[in-house]
Amino acid sequence: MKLNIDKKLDINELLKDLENYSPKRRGWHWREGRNKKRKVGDFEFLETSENLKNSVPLTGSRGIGGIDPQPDCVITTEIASGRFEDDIRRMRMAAYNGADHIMVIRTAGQSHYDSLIEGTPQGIGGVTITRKQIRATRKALDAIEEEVGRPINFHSYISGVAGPDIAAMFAEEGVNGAHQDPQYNVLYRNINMVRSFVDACEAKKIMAFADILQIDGAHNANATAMKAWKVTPELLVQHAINSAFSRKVGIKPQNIALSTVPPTAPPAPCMRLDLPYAVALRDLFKDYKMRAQQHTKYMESDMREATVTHTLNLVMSRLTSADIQSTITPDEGRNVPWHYNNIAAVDTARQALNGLDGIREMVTLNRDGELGKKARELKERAILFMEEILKIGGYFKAVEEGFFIDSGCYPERNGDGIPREINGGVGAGAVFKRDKDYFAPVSVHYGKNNIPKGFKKASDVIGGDTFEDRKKIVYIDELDDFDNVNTRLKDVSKYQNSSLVKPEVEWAADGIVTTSIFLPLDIRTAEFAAIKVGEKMGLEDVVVVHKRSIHPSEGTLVEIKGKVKFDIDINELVIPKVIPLLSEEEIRADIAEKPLLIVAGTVGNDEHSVGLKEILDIKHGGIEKYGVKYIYLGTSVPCEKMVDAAIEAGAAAILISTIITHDDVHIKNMKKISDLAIEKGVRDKLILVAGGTQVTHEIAQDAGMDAGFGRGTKGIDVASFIVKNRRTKS
Ligand code: Z98
Repeated sequence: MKLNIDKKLDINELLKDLENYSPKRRGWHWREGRNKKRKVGDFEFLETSENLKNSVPLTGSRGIGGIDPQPDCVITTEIASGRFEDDIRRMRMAAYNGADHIMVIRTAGQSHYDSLIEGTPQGIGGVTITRKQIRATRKALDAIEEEVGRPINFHSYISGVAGPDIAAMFAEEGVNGAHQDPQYNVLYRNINMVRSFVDACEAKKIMAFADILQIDGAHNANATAMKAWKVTPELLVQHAINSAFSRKVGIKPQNIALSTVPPTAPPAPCMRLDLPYAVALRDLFKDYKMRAQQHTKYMESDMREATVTHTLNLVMSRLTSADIQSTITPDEGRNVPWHYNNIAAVDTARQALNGLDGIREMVTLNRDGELGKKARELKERAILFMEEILKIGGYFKAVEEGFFIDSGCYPERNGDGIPREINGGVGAGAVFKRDKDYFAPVSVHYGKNNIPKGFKKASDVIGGDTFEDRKKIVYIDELDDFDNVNTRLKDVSKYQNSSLVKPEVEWAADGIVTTSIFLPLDIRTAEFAAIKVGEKMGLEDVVVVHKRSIHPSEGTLVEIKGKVKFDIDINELVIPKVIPLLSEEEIRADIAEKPLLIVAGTVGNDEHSVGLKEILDIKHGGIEKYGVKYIYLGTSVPCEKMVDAAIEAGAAAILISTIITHDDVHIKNMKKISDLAIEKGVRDKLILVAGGTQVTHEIAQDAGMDAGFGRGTKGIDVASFIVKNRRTKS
């Protein structure tokens, strides 16, 4: 499958022949070309990787040559709409905006499933992880990575009692990264601890074989703990247990990533608390990779607040060289997967990482003071914690005693941890000692396996297993006649390859829009008033997704989401032609070679000069910036005076601004200027340009001007037009 940048990803084409698809490659991919200086545009960067072939640069790059430098660390986005067919389109957008680690969130608590499931049922708060869904997604990512020119890591979770089965399926289908940590099963999913650790041996062995990057689950302790900053010694212990275990099973250190989450957020003095933790972590786990993620607990539904915390986290990531920067969005707080907020979070990451490029060349961490002391103290507490685990009889015993997720900062203990029994939980008693002659005909397996005589490998007995012979993989398409991708696509077929379009956020054609509403009310009243406003606006299913009291009685900001009932036909749109612009350099060079003088003013009885001045003045990128000289005649200038002044000064152009429109006075004045120029025999020499909120190019031309500029016009639009038009005259 090959993608075309100008065409939407065709899900029907993607699903074609899926039963025969093999992933292009296996294993995790770090960005290429790191650890060297790189010139991107006018700047030298110290911490970048190779540029992308196709991308959407940050908006701010407009003023710096449209560059899109790619930071050296992998950037993650979590995609979780519940329908993989919609997620795939989101992934393409995310990749264009710099994400190369796509984490697919599973439907709520897939750890609770006892086995692999098949087909593509719709998930709630994430997609169901099935072979078909994984294969289709990998196939799409294989094409998307060609398009952007950088391998994309595809990631999900290996947990629950079906963990080893999922690991095998991931290895077969080219999944590149996964969360795998038996402590997660034990503490949060109440899966029997013995079963979890035995299963993890098998799962980790398969991950090692498939070169899958492993991320642990310590961040969950951080998110679950009542006071996350108190459990930092425990987090270090959890990281240590999982990484040592993985090493023993055979995962390479470079494929072990620790899930690090700063334990606090503003208004706490977060840097002083979080930085020592980050430093202690890197000291203890030098050989491993760090996956930095924002703390979800402090993420309410406020985009701005989340972005500031994220940015502070990014400062820490740069200071301590995170290898993977995860991005999550306030959607976690809003409980709605707005894909454009994913992009906003990815943008925050690349923007801050670019901005902080090379900061460690100029700023060093001062380990002599508080930072060094605190980092050391945390490490000591963690080591004492581990010693106590050994003393009482090991990990399982420690879990039984409720050592984990206790709200005390070790060695303090508050007795509110999560205790689990060694014989309790899901899957208890389901672990059996292998028989003496135990034999499993598979190529990747943990522990004892009696390979029959005459065979080199266990899987040779069956002529190769699914890791060696893909034909042996049993591919089941859909099991549910109603809840599957085909029926879902049929429901929205009206909008596929047609000129009809509906706004969308979660799913194709879901009709969802958001609106920000300020109400001069207290928060409780405002919430219900906002819903009413949404309904009166014609929205259906109106829900408040964010509310913030600005003052207890003076006012509240509310954001609502709701559905529009209509669609629109893009064939009925009247879209003015885009006038291509000359580059800034070209405009400057042209004017440097041949000076350009214009006269400008607001005409008739119009006193609105602000817009015109913004177009003239250098401050906000007015035409002065390009070397244009102007004579500003002031406000309410008679049309005769405009034309006479232009003739007298030998100006190349007249720039009028006209805001007032009653009785079409703006059109009348444009006509008058044009007629006067003709009358005085200078029309062919003079370029006539009009601007104003109600002016369009068409209106201006009909009124005899050469060009008209409306709302949103920038100096470059006007300068480019005048320079181009002047060329046609000489
Ligand atoms: C993240 N935003 O880490 P079920 N295993 C581990 C996990 O951390 C998680 C699961 C399994 C977070 C996402 N983490 C939260 C170690 C989830 C998920 O099916 O929900 O139990 O598995 O990026």
